[in-house]
Amino acid sequence: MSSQPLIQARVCFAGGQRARVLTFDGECDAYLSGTLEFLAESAADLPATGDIVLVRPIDAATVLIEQVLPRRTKLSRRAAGTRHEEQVLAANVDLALILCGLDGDFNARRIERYLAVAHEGGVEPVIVLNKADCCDDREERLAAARAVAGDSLVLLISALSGEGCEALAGLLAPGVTAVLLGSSGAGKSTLLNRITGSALHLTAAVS
Ligand SMILES: Nc1nc2c(ncn2[C@@H]2O[C@H](COP(=O)(O)OP(=O)(O)OP(=O)(O)O)[C@@H](O)[C@H]2O)c(=O)[nH]1
Ligand SMILES: [Mg+2]
Repeated sequence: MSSQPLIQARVCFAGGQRARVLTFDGECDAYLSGTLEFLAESAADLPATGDIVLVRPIDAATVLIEQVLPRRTKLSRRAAGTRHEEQVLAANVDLALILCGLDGDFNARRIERYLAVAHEGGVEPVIVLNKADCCDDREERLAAARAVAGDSLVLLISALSGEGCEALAGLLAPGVTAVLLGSSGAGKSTLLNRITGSALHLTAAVS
């Protein structure tokens, strides 16, 4: 087995000892090698969604992850508990789409927190204000979002009607990895359904 050469793959799901990875031949199940687990100094050293990894094929449908290649960018948070370990939510992300509803979901402080997470990990943030179709004071909320946005792009869309979605889809060029960030009800699934079929490389939808 160990004579099998290592090949490069991308992690599309990571959950404890198990993962799913994409190789040039398609998607398959993956397990962590003993060496990888032994050498990991913390959970942040283990594969996360979006990681580029070196894997060793075990059979046609299974590989062992031997190595996690250095991350270009990442989205992390402090894990709950006393040790405050870093939890990597997604790795090698190009765009963090910070989705915020213009309804009762709107919260400029929350947008600021997501911006901080993106900047800390070297990810370009884009603020996406959703539900433009059902908001009476959209100009006021747009101004509030722009006030915290800094240099980041702010888009106004309706995932339901499609308004503004072409501009957003235009950011998702082939090879771009984007992550949707936003609270429950912000419209992540609705937006994803609308833009499915464009050049989106989804890594994770994170509440
Ligand atoms: N009016 C309006 N409603 C929207 C829009 N986008 C989403 N919604 C509605 O908002 C509700 C929540 O949308 P979801 O797409 O399920 O939200 P989500 O972010 O995926 O939520 P979780 O999966 O719980 O994290 C649904 O009832 C959608 O139909 C929009 O642009 N306009
Ligand atoms: Mg959803």
